[in-house]
Amino acid sequence: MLRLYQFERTWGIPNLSHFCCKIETYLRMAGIEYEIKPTLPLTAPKGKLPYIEDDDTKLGDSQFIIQHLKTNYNNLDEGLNKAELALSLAMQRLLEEHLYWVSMYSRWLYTDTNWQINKKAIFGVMPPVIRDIVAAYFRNKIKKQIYGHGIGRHDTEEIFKLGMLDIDALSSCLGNKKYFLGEQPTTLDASAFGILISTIGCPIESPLKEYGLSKDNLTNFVAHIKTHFFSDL
Ligand SMILES: N[C@@H](CCC(=O)N[C@@H](CS)C(=O)NCC(=O)O)C(=O)O
Repeated sequence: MLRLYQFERTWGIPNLSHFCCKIETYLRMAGIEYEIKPTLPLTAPKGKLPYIEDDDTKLGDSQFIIQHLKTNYNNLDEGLNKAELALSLAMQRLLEEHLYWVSMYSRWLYTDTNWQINKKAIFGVMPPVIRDIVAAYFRNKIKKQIYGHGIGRHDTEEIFKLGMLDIDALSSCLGNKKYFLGEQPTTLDASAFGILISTIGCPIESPLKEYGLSKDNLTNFVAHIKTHFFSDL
């Protein structure tokens, strides 16, 4: 059976990692059987989670994993036309290459309270002394990534303002539809759920979370997917 390597479950959500949550959501939406192997990214093929093992295949990065799932199991995007596929890709880039970094800033750098909550959730399984060293190492690494991305060069107010523009775009794109591209779930919904639940559905407080929670269609979307596909949580 396909094995999904991801962080330990916490916070009452599928996963604290946006991308692990995206993959588990795709698996459930597509009705693919899998087993979970909780782990940390230290031994991941590309140094990041999630990754999967499926027979002899070991794959990192959610984009390549979904390609594999589409080819070998079930393609949730089969019914989309070219324009819908283009919109799907563009919105996934907004979610995963921009809004994701605002969310990362909230968790790792915005307030000490958020950092302590994040630290406990990710590194809490480690013995105390090692935990502090490893957590400090990763915090410094993620800080460099946020700066390298570019968003970390702005001040706090600017960072959240940019994130709120993403929330506006997502809310307008979803409108009053059940899923982003209609009545059936697609890859875009798995991606959107992964990033949105980490933004509005976890105990990391920020102006971005407040703003996201003010959009009824986005909160209903997240609640619907959680209830419909993760009723066991
Ligand atoms: N592009 C990758 C991103 C995966 C990613 O950033 N994973 C994070 C957790 S949300 C990670 O493992 N980070 C560890 C690190 O950067 O050292 C994907 O789509 O899977």
